[in-house]
Amino acid sequence: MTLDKLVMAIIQDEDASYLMDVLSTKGFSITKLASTGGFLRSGNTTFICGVTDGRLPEFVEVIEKKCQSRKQIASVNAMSENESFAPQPVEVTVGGANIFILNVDQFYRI
Ligand code: 2BA
Repeated sequence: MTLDKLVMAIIQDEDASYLMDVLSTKGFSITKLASTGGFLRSGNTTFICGVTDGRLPEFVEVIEKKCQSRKQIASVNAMSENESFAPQPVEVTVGGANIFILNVDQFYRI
């Protein structure tokens, strides 16, 4: 089997377990990494998965269906009226998934 693409999908922790179940049931091989978002500084999950070009649309579609975007409050350092920097609450919408798709040059399973 030729694995054409490496998919890196950054998703929310809340969706990780169910998504892994669904993808595994469909026969995709997945590695799950614990990751941290640079902006919120809170945990998220990164899936890496080698897929064939033929199954790539199905893979992305499953992620689209199973991962939801959610609103979160972030604490951002912003200048206040008295010109001091104080943490200000800011609402952000965290995407259901941020997906990178890379071409696979070589893959060895030894
Ligand atoms: P975080 O970096 O913790 O970002 C969480 C959410 O905060 C983002 O959701 C976005 O809505 C907001 N945000 C991020 N940076 C911001 C900034 N400088 N100013 C204002 N708001 C900001 P998403 O864009 O859906 O990203 C969710 C997670 O996906 C990110 O968590 C990060 O771990 C990853 N990610 C997103 N874009 C990436 C990229 N270009 N490269 C690598 N990782 C990325």
